[in-house]
Amino acid sequence: MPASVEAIPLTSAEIRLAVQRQIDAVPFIDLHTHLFSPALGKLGLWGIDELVTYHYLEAELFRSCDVPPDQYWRMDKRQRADLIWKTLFVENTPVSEATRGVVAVLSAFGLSSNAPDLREARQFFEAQTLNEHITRILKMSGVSEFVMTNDPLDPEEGPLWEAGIAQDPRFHAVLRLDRILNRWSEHWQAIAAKGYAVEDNAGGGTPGEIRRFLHDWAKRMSPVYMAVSLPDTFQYPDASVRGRLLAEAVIPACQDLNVPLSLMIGVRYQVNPALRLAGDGVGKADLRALERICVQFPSNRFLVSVLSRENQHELCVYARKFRNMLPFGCWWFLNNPSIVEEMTRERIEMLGASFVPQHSDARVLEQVIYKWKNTRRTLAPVLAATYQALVEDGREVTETCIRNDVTRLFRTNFEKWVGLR
Ligand code: RAT
Ligand code: ZN
Repeated sequence: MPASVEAIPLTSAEIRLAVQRQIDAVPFIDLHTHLFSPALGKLGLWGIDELVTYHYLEAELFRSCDVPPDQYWRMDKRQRADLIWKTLFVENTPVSEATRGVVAVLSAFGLSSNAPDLREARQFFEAQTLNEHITRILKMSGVSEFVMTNDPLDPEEGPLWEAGIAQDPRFHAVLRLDRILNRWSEHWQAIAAKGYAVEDNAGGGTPGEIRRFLHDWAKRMSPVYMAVSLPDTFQYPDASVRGRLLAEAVIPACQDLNVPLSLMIGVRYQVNPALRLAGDGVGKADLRALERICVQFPSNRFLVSVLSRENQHELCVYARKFRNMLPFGCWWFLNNPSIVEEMTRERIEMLGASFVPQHSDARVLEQVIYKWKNTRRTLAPVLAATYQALVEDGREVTETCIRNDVTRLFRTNFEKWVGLR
């Protein structure tokens, strides 16, 4: 479309189409996923058996069949996928968000989700070559790059980075800190074994040594940010190992390295351990902890996502107070159209375009197809309604302003925050 046409004020009726065009055209940055570049080998999950055994679907399986979790975990991956397929897709209609996602992925590749088994889908995915498949998936999902989650203390992942990973422009690294900040007692010895003088109670010179560890790993990974998920009971300041390492090691290291810290708050870890990865829940957090962090570290930048629906309004209010905080995404249990719509409306009303509406949190490559399709479908009417109200109130709106806002929301807010490009 010529620039002159894009500068013409739109009528209320034209706005809907213009928003749809721009939301389809702007390539998004997926700022938090659990996907991995091909250089990280089998850590990167893809294909039908991984899609069907996604932990969101495992949680749903146990509500609709009588196989107990311990029996399920004794099955191999294919058997688990077959059971989930039979239970959630053949014996039941896949109406939940996560099951409908599998349907959308299959149909994006011309595969039927009415099939009685996974034979045809398995044949299709087995015929794909990963590297080209990734490029195709990026295109299909309208995403220019994925941001990974990289844990230096993961026994499978850490050694790969230590041996050296080839840069892949389609993937950015993130230094994930959960093992250090949430499970110190299980992991401090692994850090000590790498030559850092850390102690079991994180006393003595431990914070300085963790700071050195983070510098070394930042050099290795070039992370766009560091990240940690935190429980609903998270407090700050706090004399615990987590509180001390946050204040004396992690946040100072982020400042030295000029990288933001992502705080994902509100998980109730393992409320049902029998479900393994699907066993975590949610709780309302005390966001005064976040307030204190933003006040104490004004020159650090924080990306923040909170898991509880009840915390969303407070988060918007805090974002109005603290320019060092960037709210992002509708995380995990919030990534459902009804809640995404509600949260995004509120964020636009309170923050304009100064936030990042969504990330995929994909664990399996092809999930980005449905997750980003759903985001676009849910958010196009929200944005259109916003511009229509603006026109009704007397402001001219052009396709150029819509494009600028969509680009800001889904690309440049993040690029600026992390200093990309
Ligand atoms: O959404 C998820 O897959 C969760 O299990 C978590 O991975 C969460 O997103 C996280 O990053 O901790
Ligand atoms: Zn995640």
